[in-house]
Amino acid sequence: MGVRLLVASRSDVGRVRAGNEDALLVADDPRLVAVADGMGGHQAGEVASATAVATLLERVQHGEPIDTAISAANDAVVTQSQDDESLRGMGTTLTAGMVDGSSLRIGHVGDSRAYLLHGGELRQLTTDHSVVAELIAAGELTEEQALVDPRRSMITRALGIEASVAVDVLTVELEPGDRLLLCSDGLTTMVRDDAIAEILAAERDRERAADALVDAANAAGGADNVTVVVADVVDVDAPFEDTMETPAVAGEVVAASTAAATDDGAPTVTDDGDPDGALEALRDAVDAEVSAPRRRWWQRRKRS
Ligand SMILES: [Mn+2]
Repeated sequence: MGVRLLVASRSDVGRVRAGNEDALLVADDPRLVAVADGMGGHQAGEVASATAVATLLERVQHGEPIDTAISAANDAVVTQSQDDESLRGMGTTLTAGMVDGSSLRIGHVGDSRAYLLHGGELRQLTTDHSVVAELIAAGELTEEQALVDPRRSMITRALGIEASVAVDVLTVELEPGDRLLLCSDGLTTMVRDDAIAEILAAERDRERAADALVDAANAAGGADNVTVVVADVVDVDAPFEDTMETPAVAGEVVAASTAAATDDGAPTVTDDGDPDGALEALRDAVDAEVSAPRRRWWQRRKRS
């Protein structure tokens, strides 16, 4: 008895930012999903988020539990930051879910979020490690005030900043028919939970649901990069063909999400100027792990 995931994912630069520092991961069947939101000058944020998901994947594939895999991702970002002056001060959030039987094990640091839609009700599974979340918990700010508070994107915990990081770990039971959402704050600072719930409940096609979430964030201003992973929970014995709705290889994912990102729908994939090739090398390293490319891929969206 167990479940597996059918996944649609998007990462979009939004309407304001010059580059996309978010990264996402859909891997291993897929039973591992993750969203990371990097921060840091120049391309450092992109390096941080990409390093985090790459390390997570590598460690999980070597059998490590999700919390130690995330700690390893912290080490990797810290080390890179120390070794390269241009990357100093970079950091990233990381919210990851791993299916084990009929359970989902979640590891979480920062203000990206995991939600579960169950029986039409949307529940936020993770707690934000952010200034406004702490103020709300202390009764000093209401949810409404938090939405417009200038401190709303300040986080209190991230990977890559200190030698060790406290990783929140939680386990939720999944049932066929549930829908899981992982997202960066580019969605949740633009779109209220009730609107997210409405989209997830109304749009049964997960690819269209993912598009609709990104569209909603951009329609609200698209002030930040927006990344969503929409995962439908199905019985482990459900036909595998269903998963082929999602693009099968990394290149196709990049093209698909880039097309979704542009106003006119033109599929423009442009080079983001990765002068020392560090990001491409990272990506190649992960791609090399991909022994069953129809089932696993890793994606970092190109700047558009
Ligand atoms: Mn963000």
